[in-house]
Amino acid sequence: MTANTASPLSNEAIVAALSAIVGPQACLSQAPDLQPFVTDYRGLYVGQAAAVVLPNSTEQVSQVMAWCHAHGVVVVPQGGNTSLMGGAVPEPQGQAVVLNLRRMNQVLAVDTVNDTLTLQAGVTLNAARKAAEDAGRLFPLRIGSEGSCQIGGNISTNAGGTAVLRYGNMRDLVLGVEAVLPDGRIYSGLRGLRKDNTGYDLKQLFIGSEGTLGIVTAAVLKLMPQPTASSVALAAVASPAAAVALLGEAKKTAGQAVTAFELISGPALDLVLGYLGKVKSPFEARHDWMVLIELTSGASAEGLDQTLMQVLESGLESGLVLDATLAQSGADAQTFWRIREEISDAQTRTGGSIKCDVSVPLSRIAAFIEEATAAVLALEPQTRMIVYGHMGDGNVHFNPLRPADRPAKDYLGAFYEPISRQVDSLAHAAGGSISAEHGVGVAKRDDLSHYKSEVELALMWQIKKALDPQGLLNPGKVLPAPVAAQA
Ligand code: 2HG
Ligand code: ZN
Repeated sequence: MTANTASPLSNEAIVAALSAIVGPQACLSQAPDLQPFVTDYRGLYVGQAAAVVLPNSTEQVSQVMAWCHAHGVVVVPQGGNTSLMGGAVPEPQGQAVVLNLRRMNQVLAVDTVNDTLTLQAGVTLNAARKAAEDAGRLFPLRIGSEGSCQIGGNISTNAGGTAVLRYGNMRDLVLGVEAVLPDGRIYSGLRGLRKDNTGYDLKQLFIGSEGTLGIVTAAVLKLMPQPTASSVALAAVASPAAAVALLGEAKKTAGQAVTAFELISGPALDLVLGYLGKVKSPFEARHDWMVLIELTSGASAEGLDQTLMQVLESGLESGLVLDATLAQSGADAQTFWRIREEISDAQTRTGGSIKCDVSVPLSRIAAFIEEATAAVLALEPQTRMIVYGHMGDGNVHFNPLRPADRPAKDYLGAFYEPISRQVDSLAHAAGGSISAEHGVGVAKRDDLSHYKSEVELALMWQIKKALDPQGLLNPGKVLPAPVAAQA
């Protein structure tokens, strides 16, 4: 049920049938046209497809799915193709159809009384944020790839990002979903209700299931009041434990205004500054740990700056904070954020880093970071500890990077597995998750069998089989294969 379900049809027959539904221009089948859709953006996962279809309506998605269901053809849904987990490209062999939603990019309604935004799945996150802003509202999901990632993908992967501390994950921001089921039926749940207790909350099936249960085609999202002021600072802290204590102080002093609290390790700052070139370190001395703090509110900017200063000054007095710099302008704030946001790309450019996107209860996160760092350095003492991310919500990107003098391919081959297994198992032992916000895709699929209980895995398979008995929708993703054989 997981892989390479072969259809008895030729690629040409598949292309002919799908062209009749979406139109020949919207059904790609030549190798150079397929290439960007079958390769993930880091170039790590390369799949095979018979065709890429670009439907322009829910009705077309439904017809494509019904036809593929009737003919045993695999479908891989795709948004902006920004997954770090290989979740949005087909498997290496087979006759998959990639169904990309980018032509379904209409904002359908903005309701400023109900504070909701209704849109098609192919709207980019940037465009959704802009539609909210034009209506004097905020759509608060904020992630680095917002220019290319799409709302449908954000929903399917339950995207997180840098404002989860204040606003929650994508799941918390979705009120209604429309999705096409593997057999082509349409689940119409485009409701903008904040209360609806009429039985199972079916939309949740499509949020975070990475396109394995249905294809999200439209959604109703929550809008928030637009903050009128923000205040941003970078602070060097004594240790991860000091960062957690500082977060506690910030929450006590600034309450709801604490919007982002991001950790940055010394090696992560070194790496990103090297990558950005002209951007200078905001600190004179080199520090092992830093945090980026952002407060936002509807109050005045001066008041917010004062509140953040108060947090930082009391941190300096108590020794939690070693040095701090408050953004004096929007440009400063942008630079601070750029430093944080570009760490991921700096890693991609350097090659050969390990991605461990873990979350741990805040009460245990500092101990986890210490233990995992010691474990990695015991395996390879010169590893650059690129540790950063959304500490405020318990999520750390614990991404050890090979020593500078080791070629990327050696490092991946020799150290990837033992190091990531160590980090994941320590996170799990600390009551954490091995994938906080990036999802499972292919990259973490088989690891799930070590970290989920038999009951959880069996339930996941039961749900998958109930909705997609032929296993035609995004096969080989999320669900670990060995359990499939037992189930
Ligand atoms: C971020 O927070 C992204 O920058 C990417 O989630 C993290 O590349 C990564 O590991
Ligand atoms: Zn992140």
